[in-house]
Amino acid sequence: MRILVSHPEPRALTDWCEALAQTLDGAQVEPWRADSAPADYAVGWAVPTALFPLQPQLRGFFCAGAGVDDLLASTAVPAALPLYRLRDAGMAQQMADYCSAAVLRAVTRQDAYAAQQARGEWRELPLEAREHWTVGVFGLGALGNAVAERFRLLQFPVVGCSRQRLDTGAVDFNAFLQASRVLVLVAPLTPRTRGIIDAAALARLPRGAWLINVGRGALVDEAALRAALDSGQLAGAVLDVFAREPLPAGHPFWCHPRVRLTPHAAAYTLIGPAAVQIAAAIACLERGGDGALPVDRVDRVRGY
Ligand code: OXD
Repeated sequence: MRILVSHPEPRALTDWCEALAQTLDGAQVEPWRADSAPADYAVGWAVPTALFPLQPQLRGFFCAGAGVDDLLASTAVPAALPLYRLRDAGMAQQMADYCSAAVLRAVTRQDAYAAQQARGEWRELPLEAREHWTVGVFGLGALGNAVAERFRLLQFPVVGCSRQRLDTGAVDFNAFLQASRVLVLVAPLTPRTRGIIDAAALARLPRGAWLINVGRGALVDEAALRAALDSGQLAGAVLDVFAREPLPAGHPFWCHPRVRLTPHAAAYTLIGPAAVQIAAAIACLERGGDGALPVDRVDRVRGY
């Protein structure tokens, strides 16, 4: 069996090839090149679109990251090619760490104390009990559930919402927003979720709420977010993802006093566990069943 791998970072490319070769006994695993011989499966992240027309016989493509919005937006990806995405592969715990660190920092007023320290000011600030910090998690897949679970363990009140729950009427979006002192976005970007956090949604959050976005930048109307931060409707935003990445120089978020940002680094795919998942999925597909795959088959209609 032949597996092709594509990754923009040379080190990750080598690591992926080695990890897959180790876990897929007897398979030929190699970096994709324009003249690569026809392969059975391909694995990759930020893959050049040329791969797909040059490898029309592929039986499956495994996305080496969590989100598949870029793949689905590309017209180069054949409609009939089965696409698979990683279920967790070590990312859930990292996301939960990132989000809980951001919330604990807000709850314990670390930014205010840092500002006081800079002024040489010794003053105790009032703290608000956990019950005033309801965390609303939007997106309840493997990652969102792990984030929600972490907040439950930390004894925060937690409410959850997902596209599926909205579509089935199981949750009222406005009530969810009104309850969320902290809104955490972990949802995939789909036609249904694009721009869902707009000016109206931000206005429904309690005044002084926080937004944490570890999902996709385009879930949020960034101009509306900026206005909500400027007006104090939001006390702060912790952003790991943006509509345009890398975040362009001069973008107002870079130096907004109420924004803390990271460069799409909240969670990394751990190549070892991811390769084990993909190898198990390939073995399962080769046996002819794709019932209990350890990865998720992308549903192109749902958009993730
Ligand atoms: C992603 C990832 O999908 O980093 O954003 O895996």
